Amino acid sequence: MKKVITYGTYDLLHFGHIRLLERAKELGDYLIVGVTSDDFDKVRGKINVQQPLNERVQAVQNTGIADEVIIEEYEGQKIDDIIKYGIDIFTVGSDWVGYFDYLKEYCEVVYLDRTQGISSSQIRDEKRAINLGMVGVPPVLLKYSRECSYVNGVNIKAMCTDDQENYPKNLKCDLVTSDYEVMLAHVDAVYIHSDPVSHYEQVKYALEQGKHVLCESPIALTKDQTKELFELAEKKQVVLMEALKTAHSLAYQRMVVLIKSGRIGRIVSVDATCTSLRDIAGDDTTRFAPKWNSLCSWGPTAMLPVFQILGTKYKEKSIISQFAKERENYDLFTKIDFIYDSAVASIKVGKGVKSEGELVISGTKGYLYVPAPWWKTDYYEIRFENPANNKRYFYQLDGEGIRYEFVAFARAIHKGNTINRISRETSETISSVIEDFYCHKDMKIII
Ligand code: C2G
Repeated sequence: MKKVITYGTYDLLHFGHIRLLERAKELGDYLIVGVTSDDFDKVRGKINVQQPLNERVQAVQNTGIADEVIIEEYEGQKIDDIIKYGIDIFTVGSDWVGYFDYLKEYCEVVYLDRTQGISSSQIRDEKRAINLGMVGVPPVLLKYSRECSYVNGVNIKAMCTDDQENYPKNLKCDLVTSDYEVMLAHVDAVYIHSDPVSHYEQVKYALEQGKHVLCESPIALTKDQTKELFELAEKKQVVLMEALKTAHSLAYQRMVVLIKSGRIGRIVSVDATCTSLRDIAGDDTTRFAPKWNSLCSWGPTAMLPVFQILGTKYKEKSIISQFAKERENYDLFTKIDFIYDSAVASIKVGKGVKSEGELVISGTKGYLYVPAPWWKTDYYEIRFENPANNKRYFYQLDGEGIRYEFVAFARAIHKGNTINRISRETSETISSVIEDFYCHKDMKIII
């Protein structure tokens, strides 16, 4: 019996896939199809896959062509499988010519002509494409539009910035304007990275126009405003998502569920530090200086693990800030301690202070350590009293996680689900802490 194996994602199964499977089957008597797992697809850069693994496996099985379906989960698995299953022929489409010649050491390698004119990416793009607008300063617009280019089905149609003279010449777009309402009229959805003080009005106006919104955190500077915006989004049946790229990083997501599984025991302390030294005085020289003080720039990121691991019902907090003399309400450094019934948390954020940007989560059995810059990490460790039990975890993270954020936004728009990686309660609590900061509530100021 001649055994054939082939592999693929098989997302949104189409006739190109089916033709490949049919011809693969004709090469032998028994066909095994390896369908790639969700994680493995992310590791190899396929971030736009629409269907979960079980749906893709089911679709391949439903063709009735494969004699067996297995899951491809890691780099190099093909060699293990060829040996394990006694494979005679490995085959794959001609878009992979040369990639798998190394398998010739183990079996015959056959590249079958790829079917022209159809692909999963094309199907994704053809699904009602999302016309996206962006609001922000030119460097942000450039960085985020580059990240967006990795996302199927999202077209950047319009940019809104006050700083048109510094708008990047190489950033082509149908419309570049300083008029937010004009920009909105040309899009279905908007990514807002304007000054935090403008978020509430801009988000509210966009939602009222029936636009989907991805807004850089904090969504608003008071809890009630954030609550009101989520209720408005629900009423208008549009998506409102908080843009906090860390929440969409696989390493961060796996870290949170590992903690919740009790792996390091009951959590007693969460300590998060985020700093990025900026020339505060220099910020004043341009009228477009984003008024992103330390707490607005880094507070939401630092608070994310606190509220996602310990919850939002802290008993009390204490805010300690040092302000820049030359700028009102601009904290150079802020430390916030949160006290819970049976745990504590501490965040340190600063644009006028440099520190070690690490995340340490302390438990009754061990602790979890994420090295700097923890908010865009692809790696973390769990450590125990006996170092022999320590464990390290690595996950692919491309582009600091921004592209995954846009994939999640597009998916939420297409599926109409508002299942957010960041709960409304977390968003509202982040805004409530920032509100207290501006009201100097629970706060001490150091000179
Ligand atoms: N295919 C094809 N014609 C198309 C589209 C895809 O012949 N129009 C083939 C691909 O060449 C591949 C299989 O169908 O052999 C599955 O395609 P994808 O689901 O896109 O998966 P891909 O990432 O190409 O998988 O490690 C090998 C890879 O997993 C191949």
